[in-house]
Amino acid sequence: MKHKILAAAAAALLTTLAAQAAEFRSSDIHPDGYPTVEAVKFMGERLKQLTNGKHSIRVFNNSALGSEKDTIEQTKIGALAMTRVNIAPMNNICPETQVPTMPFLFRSKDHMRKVLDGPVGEEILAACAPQGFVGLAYYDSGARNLYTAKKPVRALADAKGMKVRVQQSDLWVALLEAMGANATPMPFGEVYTALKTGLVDGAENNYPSYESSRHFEVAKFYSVTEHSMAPEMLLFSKRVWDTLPPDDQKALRQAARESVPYMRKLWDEREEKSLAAVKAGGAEIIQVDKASFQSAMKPVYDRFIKDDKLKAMIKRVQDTR
Ligand code: GTR
Repeated sequence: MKHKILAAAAAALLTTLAAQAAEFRSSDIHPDGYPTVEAVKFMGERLKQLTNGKHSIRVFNNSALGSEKDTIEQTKIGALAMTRVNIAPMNNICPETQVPTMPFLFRSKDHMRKVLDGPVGEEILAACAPQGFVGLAYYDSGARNLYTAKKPVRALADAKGMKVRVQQSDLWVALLEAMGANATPMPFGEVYTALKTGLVDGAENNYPSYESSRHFEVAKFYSVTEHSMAPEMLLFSKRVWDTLPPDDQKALRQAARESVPYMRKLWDEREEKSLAAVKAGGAEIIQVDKASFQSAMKPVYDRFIKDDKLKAMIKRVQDTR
């Protein structure tokens, strides 16, 4: 009897919680004005409209809640409602996320967007649910390029032995090792100092991150390798999600979906602005023979795309026109 009363009380409490208005906390490592941060703010505004003011989102940026790895853990346990991260720190958690990370997989920005907007993109988001994440959307992250502090990388051979910071993912370690580099995983927030003090010789990122983090001040040789178009992800905590009524879940999904075209517009503008800014700030943009980098990537595919499911996904991506 006592048990039944307790269970009923707990259920009632959950229902009350679900009916309550919430300000969902969301994290980002980037500063205000960065396209990912602005897109989540936009999503928050839409959510407010769609729920008649019941729900909103508050973005904690600049790594205020920790590194991407930290905020993924907080989201998993429900201490944080939402996190915007790159797909890379999800690679070890949810193997399907390795697919869009794979080197030289996407032929162009349009190809990448088409795949992520389609069934393969949906399947990858859904694959993270058993790990505790409701995948709401992908955002653009452009193509990532290699940059170095002291010596420029003009050809694949120049990368040999260089100590390069990578994201916290085994796949990323292997990718840089396939270039002959010495991969050093570390959180984004530590990279500026690591470059400045010579702890690492280089790092890799898209133009907007290279610019906003001011890495271009300490590593001015930017080699256009375009080795990966690993996108950003918007992840909601499944633990929090499951306490919400279906209408609220629907509103969250819709607001997230609507933030994608908004983000892409900001992204396209920002890529151009950032390129101009880093050039003006003294960065040397080096064109390299991309094919030589691409031909070094077989070991990465052999090691990470092993099972039939992932192999089939890669094929579906390649066949997407
Ligand atoms: C950026 C990305 C971040 C983070 C960062 C990194 O391009 O937007 O989410 O992944 O790269 O290299 O750690």
